[in-house]
Amino acid sequence: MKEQMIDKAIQVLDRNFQDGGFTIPSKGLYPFQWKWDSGFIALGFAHYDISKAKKEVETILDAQWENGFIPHIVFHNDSDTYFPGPNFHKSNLHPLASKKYRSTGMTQPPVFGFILERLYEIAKNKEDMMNFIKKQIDKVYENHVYFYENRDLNNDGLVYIYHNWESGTDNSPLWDDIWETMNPPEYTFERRDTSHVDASQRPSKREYDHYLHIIEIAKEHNYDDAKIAELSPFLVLDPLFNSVLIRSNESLIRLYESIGNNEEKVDYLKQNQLKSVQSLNSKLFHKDLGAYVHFDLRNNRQIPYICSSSFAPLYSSAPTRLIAESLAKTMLEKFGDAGRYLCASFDPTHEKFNPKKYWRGPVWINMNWILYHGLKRHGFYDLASRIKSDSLELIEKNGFFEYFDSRQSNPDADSNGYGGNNFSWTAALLIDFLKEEV
Ligand code: 2M8
Repeated sequence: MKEQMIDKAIQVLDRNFQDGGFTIPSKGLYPFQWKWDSGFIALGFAHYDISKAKKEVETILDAQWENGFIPHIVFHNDSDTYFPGPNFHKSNLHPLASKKYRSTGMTQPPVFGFILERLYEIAKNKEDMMNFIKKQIDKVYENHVYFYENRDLNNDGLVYIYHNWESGTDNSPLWDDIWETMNPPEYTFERRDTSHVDASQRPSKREYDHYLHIIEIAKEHNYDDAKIAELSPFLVLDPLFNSVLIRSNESLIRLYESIGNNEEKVDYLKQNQLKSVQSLNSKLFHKDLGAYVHFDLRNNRQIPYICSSSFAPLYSSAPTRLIAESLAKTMLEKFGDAGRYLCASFDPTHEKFNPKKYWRGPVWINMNWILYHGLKRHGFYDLASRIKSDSLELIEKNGFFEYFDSRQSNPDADSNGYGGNNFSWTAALLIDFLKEEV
């Protein structure tokens, strides 16, 4: 069974791999290269085709801007199956944008520090992989410098995101509170996502108006970071984004230390790391909820909802023993009752939970991978192995979907698989889960 699943996953990845040396997340629905997808995808390739793994990372890092920024979508090719595309985003408005690639002017969680380290663990030829890492690591470092120098508004080590698409958890109910503070125009545009996926599983038209409006404001100011920080109606400290940054810092520090002769970079990372960890715990941990929460900088308030991102800091060194215990308890009590697969993307006990809709409730395999490694790191082995076996069962029973219904007996549909099918990170991370002993 295990070998069969791996074979199927390899087929998914190989079919989604493109001539340009990058992998699309899902045919039709997502026809370009996405930043955090490509990191997870590289891990899958690394187990059976190391050259594709390296290519994937090399290609996305090649799209880095001169200021260290790495965009969330790189438009290598033209496609009319996705909206909004390159002509909407217009990354060339920014003076330091890549001259080689068209992209968006927003980013996604900075996964590449820990991806490089995991690639090293997986690679059979360590010397070859270390040579690859030596060529790429400064780009990842520059990306972290970009975040600390441009997005750490209060100089406390926490970096902001200015768009829900930067969070990766695109239409989480979290953002509803921010949409209430905005009143964007009713834009006219042609959605493409709903021609690939049932509209009930995707964001609404009005939600898209908000998404587009934030980009219009950023474009008016040529994607200037300082202007965005001043004017964007969406300015949020996200525990997922920041803990991924912290976890990637850890990897960069270890890799630079083993490469040697990079003391200045290591010092820079360590100094910022200290601040990031302290502030994550003091500003984003919500004691009463027993979870990390998001902070809305624009409206100066916490967003007091629990979602899968609330547990992501477990993947980093940040949580103290007490915090880690409290996170595991909250996950088990609110997300882990019998009859439910772990881990729903939004609090299943909350009225805004929607088991079928995109980031408003379904289980996502990339989040489960982060949570699995996080729970293990902090010694919660039972919960960790439950997350892993739930992930494998969901994929085995339903296929390589983008997201899954967390209800074990699902009254609404024959299958628990929703969104895009033959989805790349689902396939890639299944391989990494099954080959974990590496
Ligand atoms: C989803 O986001 C894109 C926009 O970035 C979309 O809905 O059009 C999210 O799940 C995001 O986290 C993911 O990286 C992307 C591609 O898989 O799809």
